[in-house]
Amino acid sequence: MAPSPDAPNPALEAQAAILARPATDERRMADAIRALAIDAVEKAKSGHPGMPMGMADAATTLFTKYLKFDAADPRWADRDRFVLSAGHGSMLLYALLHLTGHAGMGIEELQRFRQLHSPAAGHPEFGEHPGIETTTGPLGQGIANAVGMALAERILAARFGKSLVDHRTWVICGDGCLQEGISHEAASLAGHLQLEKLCVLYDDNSITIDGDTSLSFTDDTLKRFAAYGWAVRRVDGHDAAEVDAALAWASRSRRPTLIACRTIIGFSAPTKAGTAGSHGSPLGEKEAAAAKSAMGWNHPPFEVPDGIRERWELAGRRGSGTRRAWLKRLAKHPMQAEFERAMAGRLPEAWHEPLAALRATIGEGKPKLATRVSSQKALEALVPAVPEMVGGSADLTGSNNTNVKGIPSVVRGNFAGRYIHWGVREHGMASAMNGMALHGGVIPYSGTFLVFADYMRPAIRLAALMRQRVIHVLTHDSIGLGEDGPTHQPVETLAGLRCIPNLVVFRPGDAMETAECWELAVKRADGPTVLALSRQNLATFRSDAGENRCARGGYVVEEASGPRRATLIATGSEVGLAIAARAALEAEGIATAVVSLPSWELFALQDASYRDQVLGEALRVGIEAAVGFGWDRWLGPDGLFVGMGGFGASAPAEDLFKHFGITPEAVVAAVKKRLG
Ligand SMILES: Cc1ncc(C[n+]2csc(CCOP(=O)(O)OP(=O)(O)O)c2C)c(N)n1
Ligand SMILES: [Mg+2]
Repeated sequence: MAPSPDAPNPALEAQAAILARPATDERRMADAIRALAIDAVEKAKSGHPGMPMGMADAATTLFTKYLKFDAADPRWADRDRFVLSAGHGSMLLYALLHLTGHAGMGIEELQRFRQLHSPAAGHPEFGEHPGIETTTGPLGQGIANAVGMALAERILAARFGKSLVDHRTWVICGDGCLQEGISHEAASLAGHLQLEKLCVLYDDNSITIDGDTSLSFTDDTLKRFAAYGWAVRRVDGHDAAEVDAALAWASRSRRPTLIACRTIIGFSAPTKAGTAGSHGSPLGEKEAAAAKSAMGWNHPPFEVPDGIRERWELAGRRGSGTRRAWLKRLAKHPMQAEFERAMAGRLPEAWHEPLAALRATIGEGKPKLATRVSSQKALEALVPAVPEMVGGSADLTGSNNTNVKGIPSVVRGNFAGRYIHWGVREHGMASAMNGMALHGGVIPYSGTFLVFADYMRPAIRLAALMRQRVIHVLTHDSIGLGEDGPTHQPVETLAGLRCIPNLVVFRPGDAMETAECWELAVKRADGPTVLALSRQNLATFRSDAGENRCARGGYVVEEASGPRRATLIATGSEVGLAIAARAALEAEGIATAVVSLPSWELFALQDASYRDQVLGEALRVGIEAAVGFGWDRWLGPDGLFVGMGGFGASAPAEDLFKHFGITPEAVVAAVKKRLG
């Protein structure tokens, strides 16, 4: 039973006992975090003071004794990564960056917490400050990002050696992150791979927004993580010595570690501590003042006394010698240039040459292949040439065609491979891939069925928001997959992906376009890419291998024989269908052009005159084996759409295209009817 709101608050007694302990330097340093969190939230009139106040003590021990970093260079490649998965507690991170002396997080920035253009945004946002490792807020994502970061660290350590790559990944998460399903996927994988340099500090405060966790959460979290293969411990999160001992223990562990820190949310607040009341709103003037006086903090708002500030700044410089020693090692390292290239996200000099050769071969041979198979051929050209590419699939390797012969898998204890068996964990996979990309030095690509993009959507959205280069190979992209039926046939998925800002969706129509789209995906350094690929074979319609025509997002595949009367605009498997329909229309004297539109996003970036010239003035007919949602953007109010009106069905693909009226004959009939 949850305690009634009027019940006495047992946390207050525990809090009084903790406050009665002699105030150490560490306590004072943690009090500075608490005071800043209180002040910033008060000033912004919104925000989450409770979590920073509760976790300030544990975070102080982590930042002053364990986290390897140097505030002078927050992007130092071999720094430990710190992920605040409980992103609502953003003031904890901002206070830490501020106190440790990071440039760009001055007191003015904290005073502008949650205001337009402040790096101290409501939730931590990657790119707003170099010390923010990832964007968090959607609970659970941070843990999975961290699993990806820890995995990238292992992969790069295997490639470049321990002298260049040897760092840990630390996470602070709360009850919410652990309730989220994604934490189960990510933790299970981390346990399986024994990512021993990953440590999660769990803010075990028994409170979420609705109140006590007993309302909805009775897992034995320690047992749960132990069952995943993690090493687990419980500590008093307000006892620096206990936290210190646990962090030392975690640093020695051969397994990923979870440290459950028993804390009091809103620690020091006289009435709201230990309650959801301190979770997500300002304490209020009176309670804020009383909280400070309970801590013995007698300083004006946003003021940190010199002695405490000095201690914190010293902690910010703690790693400087380690960093300088590392820089010396790097300067002498035989792989220095390669390491710097990979970490900067620059592709190898001749990376596209094998792909250019493949395109020439495709132009000559015009093979009839499923685009998922063409994708495999592109990967065979790319993966050996781009050593930072790390592939994987959520248990569909044979269907997604994502692996390349001779590329070994990443396995527990040996991270020299470049292919990850993610298991059936799409959400965890996509989020961990974000962490890998954020870590740097690797370009992750995945595989699953297109219809399961929805299982990854929150992570794809964040990759787009954070502008990260992650590539998703999503096969079985329509009713063309056939017999597996409507559960597996995406109809609304393309529309759903196309509306995510800064995501590029490609749906190539043949082997040539697939190679071109792969080239564009790998080159795209500032955002994620989806490749929607067919299960069924498709004829190659392109023989020109020179210019990458997909780069403009859309282009004329076949021009009309005379002044256009109709323009058939198709993507993916329907381009071939449009070409067949054009032949029939032309035979009947109706001058018709075919346009391939592999990427709406890239096409939208072209100037209007190019787009107008491609789409033409004649009747526009959109053809795509998906719902028509969004197509009016290209077709205008007078266009026709040939596609799906609802869910698919289970049958051989050919029968389905006939059944749903997506055939050359149907296109011809629709055009003739409209033209009269
Ligand atoms: C995916 C997701 N769902 C819901 C929310 C809204 N939300 C923010 S914090 C929170 C409660 C989190 O509880 P906990 O992690 O225990 O944080 P605490 O209250 O202890 O600070 C919720 C539901 C969110 N940010 N992300
Ligand atoms: Mg909580």
